[in-house]
Amino acid sequence: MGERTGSKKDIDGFRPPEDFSENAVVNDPDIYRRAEEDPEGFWEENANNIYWYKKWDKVLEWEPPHSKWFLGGKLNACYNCLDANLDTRADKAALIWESEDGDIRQYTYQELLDEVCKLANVLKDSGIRKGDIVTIYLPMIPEVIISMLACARIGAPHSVVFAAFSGDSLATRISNANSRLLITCDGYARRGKVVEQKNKVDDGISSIELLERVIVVKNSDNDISMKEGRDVWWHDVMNGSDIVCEPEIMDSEDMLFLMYTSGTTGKPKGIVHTTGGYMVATNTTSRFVFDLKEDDIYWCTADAGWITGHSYIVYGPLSNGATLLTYEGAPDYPEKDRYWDIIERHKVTILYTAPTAIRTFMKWGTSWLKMHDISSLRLMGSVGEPINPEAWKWYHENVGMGKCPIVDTWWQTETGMIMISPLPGVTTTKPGSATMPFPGIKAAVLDEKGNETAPGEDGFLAILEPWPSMVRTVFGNEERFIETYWSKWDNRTYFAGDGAKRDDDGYFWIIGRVDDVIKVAGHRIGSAEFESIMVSHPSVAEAGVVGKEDELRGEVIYCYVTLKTGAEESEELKKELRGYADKNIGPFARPKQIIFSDDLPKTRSGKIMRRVLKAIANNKDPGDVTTLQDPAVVDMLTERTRELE
Ligand code: 6R9
Repeated sequence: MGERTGSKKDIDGFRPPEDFSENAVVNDPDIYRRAEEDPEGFWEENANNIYWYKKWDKVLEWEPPHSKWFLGGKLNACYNCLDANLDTRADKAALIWESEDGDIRQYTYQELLDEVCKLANVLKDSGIRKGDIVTIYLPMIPEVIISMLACARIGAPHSVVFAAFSGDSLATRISNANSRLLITCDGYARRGKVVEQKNKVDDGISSIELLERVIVVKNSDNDISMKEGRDVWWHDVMNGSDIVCEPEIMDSEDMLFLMYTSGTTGKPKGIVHTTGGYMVATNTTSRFVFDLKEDDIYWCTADAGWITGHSYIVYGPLSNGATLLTYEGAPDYPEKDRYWDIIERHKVTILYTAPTAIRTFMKWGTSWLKMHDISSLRLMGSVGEPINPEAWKWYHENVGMGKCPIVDTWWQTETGMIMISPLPGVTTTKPGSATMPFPGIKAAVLDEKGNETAPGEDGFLAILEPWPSMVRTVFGNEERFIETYWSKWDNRTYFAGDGAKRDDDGYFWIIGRVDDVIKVAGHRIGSAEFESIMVSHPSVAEAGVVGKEDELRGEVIYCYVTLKTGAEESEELKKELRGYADKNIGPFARPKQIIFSDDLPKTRSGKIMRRVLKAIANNKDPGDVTTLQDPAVVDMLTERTRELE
């Protein structure tokens, strides 16, 4: 066990500072051994931190690849995030929120509960019942958290769609989920400009008859149109709504939410998370990994539109009674010191952000940091993509002043909880490594055949045993669930889609996606989904979309395009195609390069070989290309790609 805890003499890394360890929520390395010997017992013990109307009859039922956790248990996720805190924390700040313009709003646990109950009653009055899926399309304003919790309170699963997605992306998700109710806003500020959110909704859903009710938060001054009988203002319906709403008693395996994410093929898939296991998992990991204490000010910079916002802004931290800080705005507005300014003013103690942000701060330089006293920080986290050792060290030295432990946390929408991460009071960290699986998690690096790779050898990251917040299915598509995650080796070994290796100390090093998922600044984008949008443009015949490594953003999108007869290659068309991606997916997915080509590398059966395109984009050896329809394409594309640099 020494290798797990860093007590082995030859581990070269950063040990947890002694004073940190002394006071840490977890400081006994023995936790790993105990959890490994009896994982169900470990989760059961931690399940007692959650309030249950009725406790479970059985911890786990594992019928690979299906698991049920805390069978027979009854609980409510919203109750656990709010009501359960009232005894000791009614007047404690649950949420401190700051807008780009500098407005600050604060909610105590009692105040947040009142707002949530009011909205829950509004939803009920709109005909929403247990099991109805509500779509939420809001930026990081307090209403997004209120909406999620109101849904959870009445047992209506939520589907939060990242606010920067296009109206069309929203529409796809609404119809897949069969949502009758949408919560959105008029607009929101980004670097001083207004993003017209409600107009995006109207563009996207004009073809959707499904929506019966759209609740619109007034958050901006832009003009919008309200559809009679369907659209209502949030402040109107909330006005006079009752602040009492009894939570719905939910079964442990009832769906808590749907989260759409991109995969290797086709349209985004709705990842289904249920209630009991998810709450236990996010509650436990929040406390152990972020070392949450009563007086912490915890800031996770993620957006509620992604899984990190669900697990580590809303459900994990609130169910621990934490004080959240959230910021709705750009990190460089009005100046590049905005984050440090926020940390100083609000005395943030824990910061959880993404490598792409850290690399950007690095580029901007330490002078912005030096303008502020950020000594309140005591722990920092990283998530979303591999963090390069250089960025890790910069973060450690400059933001953490050499004294704050860093938790590099590997996990996914599908895992629901942090799976591989240091425990900050226990684990010796190595820059660039997510270190060790969380207690109770059994991970491995396997080769194609399912054998563990030797230290230092690349392989595929796999999870060998079930965990409480594992994806239960893909909404409406069980086949895809099995095929994507449970078909690489056998039907009981989870295939994560990431490449990884372990070192001599057993530490995990995540390399990145091995499938066709691209991570641009931490945002997850599917190649196939992107390509099908590009080919819907009237000038485009075929498209091949791949990720190219990028110093700042992790990856950027290179889009290889062949044009239809009659369409002319031009700079204007490139611009138009970039804008088309913007409009149809969202600005975060804007391709860095559009590369026109007469042909794409294809197999004899006509399938585009993204592997070859990816190698070309990244200036790597494309390997054996003799099986291509036309191997000469490779040279032509290589030349065109290199011309751009
Ligand atoms: C939480 C989240 C999941 C993919 C995952 C991997 C990458 C996330 C990482 C990391 C290396 C880390 N990823 N955290 N890679 N080190 N600490 O990001 O979920 O959006 O579903 O993406 O993100 O490639 O497979 P999601």
